[in-house]
Amino acid sequence: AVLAAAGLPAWAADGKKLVLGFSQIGAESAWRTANSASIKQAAKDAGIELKFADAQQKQENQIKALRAFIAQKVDVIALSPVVETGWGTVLREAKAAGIPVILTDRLVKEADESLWASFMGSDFVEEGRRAGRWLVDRLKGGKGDVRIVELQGTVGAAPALDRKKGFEEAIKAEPRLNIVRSQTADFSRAKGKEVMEAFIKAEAGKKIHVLYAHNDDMALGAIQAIEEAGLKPGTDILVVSIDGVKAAFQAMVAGKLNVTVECSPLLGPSLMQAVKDLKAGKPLPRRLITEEGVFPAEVAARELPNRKY
Ligand code: GYE
Repeated sequence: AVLAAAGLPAWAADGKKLVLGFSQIGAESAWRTANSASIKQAAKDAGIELKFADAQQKQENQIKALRAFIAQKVDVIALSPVVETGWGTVLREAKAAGIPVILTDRLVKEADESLWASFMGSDFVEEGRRAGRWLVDRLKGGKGDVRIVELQGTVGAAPALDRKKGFEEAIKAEPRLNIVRSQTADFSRAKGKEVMEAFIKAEAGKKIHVLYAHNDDMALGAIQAIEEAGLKPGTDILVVSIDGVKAAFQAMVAGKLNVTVECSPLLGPSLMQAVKDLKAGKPLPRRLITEEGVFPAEVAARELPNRKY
């Protein structure tokens, strides 16, 4: 007999579209918006049917979405987990149903690593180190205490925990650098502004030298708060952040932000490739790390036209 579909995996041969259920965190930042757009576009390009669920920052909504995907018998589940812990039960349900789970963007903290097929995303600890190293370099040769305020990402989220850890590790190189205040602003611009206002109030009479924000959106909100307090962001207060979204490059061109550490949200194509590989029975890498750079204000004008998100 002629093997019409020789070499083709079953799902391709039977003409059925692969179905991917994706549980997204929400729309808290420009990064997240670009991430959702990348995944939707890549699914279209790959001919994969995407069931997209927005959890509005709530883990309980993500767990519900995963259970719905299991009930619908999707081929593959992708999860961008809002926080690190609390996923064991639902991941075991997916495993029992024979549906592979790919973690995108953020990792979970579960001892049983067989609960997910692959994790693709950035090394957040390294991003924090890069931010810290930039600051140490920038202030090299100076004297006196450097008072840093920190805007943390979502409580319990991998990028918040890891970016804090990496930054703290890097600034140890210079003992006069100290974080004097640190609070969550949930990765959002509005909360970034609010919390920065509170920092400025609480530090009245004392100088804040540096703001370290775990993402650009919070930095951009804080920049507004700094300006409204009559100070110059980028000069009076150095501003260091992470992601590398277009608005951050614009703020650097305007002299209001000093550096952004890149974190790419464009995970769609790798995710679709992984979905296809999984269904074709190809082994997936346990960990796919995104490659990214550091962009100080000096290169912002030149880089801005190349930015894709
Ligand atoms: O940095 C932030 C977003 O998980 C890497 O989440 C992501 C982070 C990103 O809201 O802007």
